[in-house]
Amino acid sequence: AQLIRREDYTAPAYWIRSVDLTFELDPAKTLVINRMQVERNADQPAQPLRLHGEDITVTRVLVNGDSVSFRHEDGQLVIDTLPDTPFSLEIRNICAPDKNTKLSGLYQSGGGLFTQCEAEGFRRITYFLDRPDVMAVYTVTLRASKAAYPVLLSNGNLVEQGELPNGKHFAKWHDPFPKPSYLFALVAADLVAREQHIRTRSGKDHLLQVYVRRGDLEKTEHAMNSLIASVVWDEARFKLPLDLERFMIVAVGDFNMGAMENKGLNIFNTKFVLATPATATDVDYAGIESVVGHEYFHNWTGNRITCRDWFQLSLKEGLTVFRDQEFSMDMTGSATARAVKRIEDVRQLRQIQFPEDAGSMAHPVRPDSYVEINNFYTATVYEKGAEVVRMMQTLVGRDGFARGMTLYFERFDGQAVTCDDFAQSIADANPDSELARQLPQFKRWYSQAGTPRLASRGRFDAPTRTYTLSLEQHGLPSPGQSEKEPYVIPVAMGLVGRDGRAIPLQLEGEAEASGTERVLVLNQPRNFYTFVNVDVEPVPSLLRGFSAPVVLNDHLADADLLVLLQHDPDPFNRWEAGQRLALNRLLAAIGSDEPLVLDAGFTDALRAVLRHPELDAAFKDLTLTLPSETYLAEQLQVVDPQKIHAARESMKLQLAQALRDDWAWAFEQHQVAGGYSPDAVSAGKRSLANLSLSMLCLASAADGDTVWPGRAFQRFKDAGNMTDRLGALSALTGSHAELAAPALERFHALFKGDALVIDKWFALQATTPEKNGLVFERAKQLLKHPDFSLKNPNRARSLISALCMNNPAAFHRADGAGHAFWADRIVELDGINPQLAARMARVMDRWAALAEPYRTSAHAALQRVAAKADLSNDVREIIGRALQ
Ligand code: DPP
Ligand code: ZN
Repeated sequence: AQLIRREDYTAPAYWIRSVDLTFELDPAKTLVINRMQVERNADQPAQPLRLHGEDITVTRVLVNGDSVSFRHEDGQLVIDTLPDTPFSLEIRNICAPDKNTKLSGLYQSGGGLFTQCEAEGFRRITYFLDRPDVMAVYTVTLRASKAAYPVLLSNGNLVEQGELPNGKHFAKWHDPFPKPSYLFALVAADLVAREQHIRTRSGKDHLLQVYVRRGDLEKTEHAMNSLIASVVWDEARFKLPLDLERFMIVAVGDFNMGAMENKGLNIFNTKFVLATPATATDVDYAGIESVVGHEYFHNWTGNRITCRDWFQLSLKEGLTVFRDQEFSMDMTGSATARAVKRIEDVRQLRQIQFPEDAGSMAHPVRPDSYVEINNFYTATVYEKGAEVVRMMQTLVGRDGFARGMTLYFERFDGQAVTCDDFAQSIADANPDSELARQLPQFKRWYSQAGTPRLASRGRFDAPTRTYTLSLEQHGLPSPGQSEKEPYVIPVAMGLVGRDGRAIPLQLEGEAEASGTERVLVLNQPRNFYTFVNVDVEPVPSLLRGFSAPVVLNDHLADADLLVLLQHDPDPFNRWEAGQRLALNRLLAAIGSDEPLVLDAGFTDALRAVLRHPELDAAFKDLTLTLPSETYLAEQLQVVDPQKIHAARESMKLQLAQALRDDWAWAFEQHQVAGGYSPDAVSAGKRSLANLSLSMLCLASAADGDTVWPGRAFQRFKDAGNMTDRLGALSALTGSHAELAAPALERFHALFKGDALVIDKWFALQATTPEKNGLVFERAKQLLKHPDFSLKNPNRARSLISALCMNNPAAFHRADGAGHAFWADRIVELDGINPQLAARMARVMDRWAALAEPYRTSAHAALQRVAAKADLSNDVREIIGRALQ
């Protein structure tokens, strides 16, 4: 396995200008005829042509129609002697989709044939310069049995189709836009499509299609609506129109990722397409909207302008995540719902990206090296990358950012470029902005790994009526980067009076106050900001809306946090204050041997939120949900998962009991009448009702009362939608109620055969809060369940990732059995699907921070995996970094 470095980038020695591909599709033996127009890159020294290829068999190679000699070297096909002038190169090769369990390249799923080429799957289909800076125009002819594969799709426009002898048929597709090979796709399967014709602002007509298996058509309405909304939004917000006559989405049951943005032919994990109220939750509906948006938005940010090399992955992913986040916010339709979405996104960032930034796999948003690029489709590249784009928008303003995007497309449409090119465009379109003034320093967000620490202290001086805020930043060492240079950190802030008043902000030297909120831009290790005309000591509300991806220590006391929880006009910081109050208590309990006893100040404040006459249900739900065990672990130098679990469970139970009447009130108050709609307001009510029901069942379990479990069971049986049904079921499992077992059984019987729902059934059991080791035992049993399979990624994740990643207390056991279970699964899965195995291996990123005895057993488990002789590069890289 070779380490690939960003600084070693060189342009390709050859360009491939066009490709004509013909596929004789057959699951056991597919023949690929690949005709390319190739020319030397005159800027590079003359050298052999080296084509990538993997797990394929070449049968012939022709240059300008004549056979040539070639050789294999380092897994590449090398042709030494080639003309100086442009030439045609024809390669014939064979691949075996039915043996392809890696789900990269051309593979079989549910009787159909599908492709996944990002990042380097195209080389598993045919020989090619499989790198994103080689962009070609594709013409694709698919030939296959008409009975087995009635639908034949590829990128672009359908130009011809017809019958062939022997029960076969063909379809010919042409994509006019030059594209890198990772955006190639084909589908041959027995599918049906929901269709919609739309006319966009520019007056052009387009055909939108969502392809699914027979029987799933009724589950595609939400995906289609999301696609239409995405088209409309991108045109309205960024003036980016749909550039193809036809835009297709195809759902497939076996898929490593969420979805893939192949030009004009997006291929999706069924999880992000199929939904009916009876089978999908509010979270699923929101996920579909955001992923459909994400892939659609890639058409411009990713496809029209793509990445020069894979180190630039965040160029398209960070930007596109930012765009899908904005899309989802704009779709909610209210300011609070926007804030709720922001809170959810930040929660996700802290839950996944912050630990990544603090663990063995820490890497910059633009990584410097990799062994296996698939290992770098990470929360850092995606979610932190999106935060970097968001900070740019904060620094240049919303309109300025839109101007920057326009300039970016003017400069680079049709090209493969870098993160620097993007940042430069945004800055150049806003020459008077802080971003333009501090661009080189700002770009440290791309080059430095780790989550910066931001500390603040405020000092009020009554005689001079001034309030001085000091902001201080420092970066922590990460693998390969011991020292960090200061960042440019936009700190959105306000000052809140103890009576709740938003204080007008006037910095020393300013003629008058302007507004009650502003963005301070910290670019030194430490800056001081003195506010004048401040009458009373305020509470600083910093990093509003989470204006930078940092860990903030604002040294606020409980009394200050209570002020913010009650009054902060910024909903994000209001939520954050509540979380901090909980966090402080949890951390104190974890650090001591005293049992946690909740104080009335805290429970009263949470009660006030729950009973608040104006706050949104969704906001209440988020505020009353305790920080997760993973987030708690992040706050600690030495992590004892059992102590964390015990403290959090104890707090949850006390909160359940202390607010029992309030939960009952909230449950009754937040019933949603009428038909199901996934809108933010209804979803918020359902989530608060479900949280309330869980709390009521917990409180009941503690004192042997059976009324609420009985009601939960009834609700589970009668529920009119999956959100309520799963909510009731999880109230039962989460409180270890006796009725949980019969409910689970019933749920399985009800949804037998619906793969996505059965995934939920596995995941719910694997994520049940651990009690006496029973959850882990159950998970082990489920491995043997006839519905379980490691071959289907969704199913594998529903049990293995759910347990190992999302249930720390069931996974980190004193007897080490959880870690041994993990090692066995990784080894087993690596033989089937290395990409998936490597992802699951990431659970151990933070093993070195574990307390004993967990640390020792984690180490042993890692060593066991490392000792396996024929480990994939994917898993070896992850394990190797963990053990470094
Ligand atoms: N399919 C992945 C995504 O859209 C990789 N491009 O983010
Ligand atoms: Zn993406």
